[in-house]
Order: sequence, then structure tokens, then C-alpha cells
Amino acid sequence: MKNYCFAVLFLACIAARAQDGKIISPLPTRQQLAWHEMEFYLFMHFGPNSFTDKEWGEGNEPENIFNPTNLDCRQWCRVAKAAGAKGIIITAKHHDGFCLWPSKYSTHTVRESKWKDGKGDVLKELSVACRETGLKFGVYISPWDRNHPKYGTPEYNDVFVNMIKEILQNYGPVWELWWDGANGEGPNGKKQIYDWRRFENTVRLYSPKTVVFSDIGPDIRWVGNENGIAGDPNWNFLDTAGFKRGIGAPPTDTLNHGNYNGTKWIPAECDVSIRPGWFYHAAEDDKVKSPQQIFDLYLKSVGRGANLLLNVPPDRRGIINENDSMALIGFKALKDESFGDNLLKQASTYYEFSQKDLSSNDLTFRSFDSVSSAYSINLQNFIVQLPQPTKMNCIVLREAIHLGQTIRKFSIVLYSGSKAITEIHGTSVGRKRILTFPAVTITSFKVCLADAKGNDNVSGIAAYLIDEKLIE
Ligand code: FUL
Repeated sequence: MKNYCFAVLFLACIAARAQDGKIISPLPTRQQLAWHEMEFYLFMHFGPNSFTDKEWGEGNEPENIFNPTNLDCRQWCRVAKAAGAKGIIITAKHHDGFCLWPSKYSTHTVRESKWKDGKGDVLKELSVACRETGLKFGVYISPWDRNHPKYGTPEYNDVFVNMIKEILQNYGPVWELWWDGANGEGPNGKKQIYDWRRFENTVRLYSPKTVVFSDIGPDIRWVGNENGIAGDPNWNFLDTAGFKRGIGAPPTDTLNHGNYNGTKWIPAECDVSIRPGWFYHAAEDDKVKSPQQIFDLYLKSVGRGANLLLNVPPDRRGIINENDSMALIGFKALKDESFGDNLLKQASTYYEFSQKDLSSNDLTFRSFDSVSSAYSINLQNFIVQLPQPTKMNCIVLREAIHLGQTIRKFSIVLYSGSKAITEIHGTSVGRKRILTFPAVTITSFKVCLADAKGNDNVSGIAAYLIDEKLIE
């Protein structure tokens, strides 16, 4: 019964173990589990590109270009809160190398700009504002750097490590660190051999609770596209052996779906911009995604067990543009209206025991409360009985992912009395699976969990009637 009302079903499972006692699913770390619960948060691309109308700065832009007239990180946080977002990840350094904090390891920073007479520090303002508002603070830092004179030499690894240390030590706690895989150096461009092992060790040493994102983790993986859409199915597993970040990353399709039998828990994060570009461009003020489009992305990311990282770029004033905040508030309203009233509040749940499990030859429905530990069976199917005929078009399943991701296939049969009227099929569940279908009036439904390799761990179920226009 966490953020919204689930009729919670805790199945009698001990761990994600097969009958022979072997763990059959990699398990998330405590930090990854907490990350899953973040669900939706904002990305903010801000820097010289916001003032030059570029997406990829060259790295030679004069520092004075960066001069927001009215930077207000508290406004960013108010907008994030009003949108229902739980954190903000800021581009502390994009590919142009400009640092939004006065780094000792660069001469291309806010300190060299005329903004606040070189005394400004965006990371400081944002980290403080996030703390005040109860939002998690995350940092994007691009490994690719088109400005730094050391880029392309082994010393750049020292620079990057030192910058990471500065960020973690001076602005922490940093909840998520974001390493972009992009690198646009052409065939004659600089080639940097990154010391990834050292970068990872630095984060683990200075901030062990930070989760690290990159194409291949170690904690969170890229979803393989910039459209905000997770695969169906979406497995929280990835095999990283032999793969690299950037060029050399697993195929985008693999990132999108994960590996069915993958050996590491590396869940997907869906990054997408509310506008066509990642940085603010006035010409895109009328191209902001609508509340309905954002809601659709929510269904295709969070609704498939991933997290949604929605980019909302501050404008040249240094605040979130009115059009973007309106869209976000509209999205929050749609989400609240859609998921505000769990239709299963009065429902009862029953497990269905099959013949082999009971001495009786009949299929027997037992109330959840009466399930006794004496029945050491694999609880695969359950019935949800509604007190009266109920119209719905959305069912939400949750899997107890602290025990792994063991549900490999499921179906839901919707009944009116004893008549089955619709059947829904699916594969992965994960942290949250939002299923939508044409509205039907039903009296019960049966969830059948099949093809699982071990115990099936549904930890929550809810149903809703949402605006038909919001679902395909
Ligand atoms: C990409 C970058 O090249 C874009 O500029 C943006 O930062 C996006 C989130 O990641 O790889």
C-alpha cells in the first residue's frame, strides 16, 4: 500500500529460488530497489547550448555566452514537484565541456563567465533547492569533452576522476550519476581511452549509494532509444561481458528488452525530451509535448517496469518555460485522475489450487487468508472477485522484485459471472506493469502466472477505469 492503493497480495514465497534451491534470478541491490521506486523524474539540459541554439556545442564558445538573467532553481523544483517528479538530473557538463560549477580542473566554467560576476554555481543552487524540496539530486557528466585540452590523453582520466570527486564531495548526496555514451569525434578526431574501472571505483569509494547510469550500467542501463519507450517485454537483466559504453554497446534492441536470461540486474531508464531538442530553443516553444503524449510515454516506460527520465530544459532566463510547466501540470492531473480510484478496494482475492495440489479432484478456490503454510505449493493462479459488476479498462500488476524478476509470462481472464469475456496476455511484469484494454464490465478476473522458472511473486494488483482517449 505504498503510493497508491493496491489490494496487496503477498504470496508465500521465500526467495527467487528454483526447486533445487538455486537462485534463478539476479537480484537488485538496495540502491537499485530504491531507484525503481523513483519511477519518474526530470532531466535538465542547461549550458552554453541554451544560449547558442546548438544541441552539441563545439567547446570553443566564449564563457560569457552563459548568462541566465533570472536563474531560479527553486522554480525548477516547484515545477518538478507539481509534475509529480521525484528528482532532477542536471547536465553539469555536456559535450562542450562547460562546467556548471567552478571546477578546479577546468578553465571553461561558470567562474569564467560574467554570470553573477563569476561567482555563480548552478550545482550548488540546485543541490540546495532539491534538498529543501525533498527531491533527489542527480548529475549528468559527459565523458566526451570538446573543450578540455587534456581530452585524448591519459591525463584526461585524472581530470574526469577529479571532477567526479568534486561533484560527489561538494554537492552530494548525489542519487544518480549519468554517463553519456555519445561521442561525435570523426575519424580524425581525438580518441580517449577511458579508464571506466577507475571511474566506477571512484564513485563507489566516495559515494557508495549513488546509482550509476550508462549504456551498460553498472546500475542502470540506457533503454536503447531517446523516445522514452521501454521494450515489451522488458527484462531487468543485462549481459555486459564483451560490451562497452558508446560504440561497442549492446544492440539497441537488447538494451530495449534486456536479456531474458541475463546475469546482472541492470534495469532500463527511458530518457526523452519534452521538446524536440534536449536544450532550450525558443523556436520549439510551440512543440512541447502535450499532457496526453507524456501520459502515453508514462504507460510505455513506467507501465513496462522501467523509469521515466523526462527532459525539461530551462530557458535563457534560467527557469522552466511556461509551456513546459503547463504540460507537466496537465500530465500530473491526468495521472492522478487515472490512478486515483483503485476499483479493487472492496475486492477479495483467492488462490486457485490445481488438482495435483489438493486431495480433491475439483478446482478449489481458497480465500487468501485461509491459505495455510501447510500447502507448500507454487501459487500460480489467483482470482480477484469484485463485490459488484465493475467497468474497467486498466489492470496494474506489481512484482516483488526484491526477490528477482521471475514472472516470465502471464494471462488475465476477465469474467462476467462464469463467462470469460476477454483474455489479456503478457510476458514481463517487473516493478510495475500497466495493462490497458477496451473497457469491459466484469465481476471477476483470474490472473494466471505461467512459465515462471521459480516462484511467482505478484506483490500488488489494482484496476482502474481511465479516460478511453488516453489509451490506444
Ligand atoms: C545524448 C547526447 O548526445 C544528447 O545531447 C543528450 O545529452 C542525450 C540525453 O544523450 O547521447
